[in-house]
Amino acid sequence: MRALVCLPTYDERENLEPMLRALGEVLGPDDRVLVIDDDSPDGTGELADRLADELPFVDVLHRERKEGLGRAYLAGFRVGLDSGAELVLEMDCDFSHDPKDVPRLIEAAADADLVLGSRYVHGGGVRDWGLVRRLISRGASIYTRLLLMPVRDPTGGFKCFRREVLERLDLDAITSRGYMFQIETTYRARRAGFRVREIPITFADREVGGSKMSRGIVAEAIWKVPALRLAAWRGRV
Ligand SMILES: Nc1nc2c(ncn2[C@@H]2O[C@H](COP(=O)(O)OP(=O)(O)OP(=O)(O)O)[C@@H](O)[C@H]2O)c(=O)[nH]1
Ligand SMILES: [Mg+2]
Repeated sequence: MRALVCLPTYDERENLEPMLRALGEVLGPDDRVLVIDDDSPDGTGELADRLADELPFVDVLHRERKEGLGRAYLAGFRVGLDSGAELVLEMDCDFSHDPKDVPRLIEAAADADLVLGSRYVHGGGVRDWGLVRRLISRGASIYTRLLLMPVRDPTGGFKCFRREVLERLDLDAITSRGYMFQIETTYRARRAGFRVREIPITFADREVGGSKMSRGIVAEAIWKVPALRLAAWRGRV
């Protein structure tokens, strides 16, 4: 397998089918998609099974309960490593990330170990977000840049890892669940000496379904960014 696209879902019934069909249009013959569903109350998991029967490039990982994006991705990363994928991608299922950008992320991994789809490099941007969401996202980027690393869009969740990165990272040590999961994985990759490259993407607000953003997710990032810095000073990261 060349690339495994990990697609976490929680109540994405309206988005899942159009997303899988759109991915089918852009993926190559050696690429697969893994839907990681946390027992969505709206039946996304059953829909995923039906679509997996029809679409040969789709697999489904059912998890028993909602434990946040971080846990879901870690489960997907392990599947990617076990099944021999060269590249493992992260992507939202709400069309904030444009499936047409997937081939660009994959191409960029030819000369990088971790590719980030970035809203805050030249050519990137955000569509349809109100002032509050823009401020939170920009604030998180500035905060992370001051305390941790010179990455312009550290909280983005459209990423492509070379398998060597996931093999090297201590996945069991990663406990972050929300935006912090994105910051932490990129930070650990940089600390391990891997080449991180940002390529521009345009991020669009979801049109259907509800956001899972919460205060807890923001709070986790506020305290864990300095905690990660301290852990690094102590040589634990
Ligand atoms: N499996 C799983 N998927 C999740 C969980 N939380 C969110 N997701 C999925 O992760 C992706 C991103 O979640 P969103 O709700 O869009 O969160 P967000 O992108 O941070 O917030 P918005 O920008 O407001 O949409 C979507 O595909 C969600 O369905 C979770 O606990 N488990
Ligand atoms: Mg979203």
